[in-house]
Amino acid sequence: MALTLHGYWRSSATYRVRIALNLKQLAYQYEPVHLVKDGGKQHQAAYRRLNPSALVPTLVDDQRGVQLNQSLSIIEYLEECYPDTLSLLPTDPYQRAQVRTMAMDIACDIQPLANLRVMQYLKNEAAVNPAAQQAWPLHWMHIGFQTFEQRLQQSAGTYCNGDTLSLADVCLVPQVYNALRFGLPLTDFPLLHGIAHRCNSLAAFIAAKPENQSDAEL
Ligand SMILES: N[C@@H](CCC(=O)N[C@@H](CS)C(=O)NCC(=O)O)C(=O)O
Repeated sequence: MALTLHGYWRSSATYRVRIALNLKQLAYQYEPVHLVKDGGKQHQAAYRRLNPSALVPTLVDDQRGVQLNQSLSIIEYLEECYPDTLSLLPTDPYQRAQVRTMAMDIACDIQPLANLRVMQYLKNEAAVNPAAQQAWPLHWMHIGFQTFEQRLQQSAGTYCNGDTLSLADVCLVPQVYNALRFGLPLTDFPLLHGIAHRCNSLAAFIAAKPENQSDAEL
């Protein structure tokens, strides 16, 4: 198989790439990288050769002989290399920028703040108390979702950007999964919650769900 995705079932960045691959109907092999076992396989030399940041995901494309990191770059690579598949970016430059803005709201301004290594640092190095550790991800997700919900008031239809699926939906769904996992109430965010719900009824999103992965631990 030409495409191999190295990732972790509960990693939201990996989840984004799984959704994109499924929406584009691109077959791929999945190689689990356990983020917790033995101190985290992402830190081992074998994986760091694929991704020096010791983060998942990594996409390896054997056909072109390349390996790629950063979920958004990976998805843009798929957009460009497989132009005959479902496109996740609108053609209009303004719409395109708006979709990327929403994707980055999540991938740059929300998800990194509650990443495993950040949570580990708060606990082990900064010795932040347990209540503050628990409050931290909820605080940043709440602020980020407020921004996102406001953007949706201008742009939403069935999905984040009107009635067409886009990179914004691909990023939103895993973040909503994380929010529910951490226990963030979504009552203040009816638009984003509704969109995630609609996306989650689609086959590509269902197949990408963490619990449907070969490395899921339920
Ligand atoms: N900006 C990166 C983020 C990657 C990332 O944060 N991955 C997380 C899982 S979602 C990870 O590997 N965490 C491992 C760790 O923190 O040690 C992307 O979009 O690919």
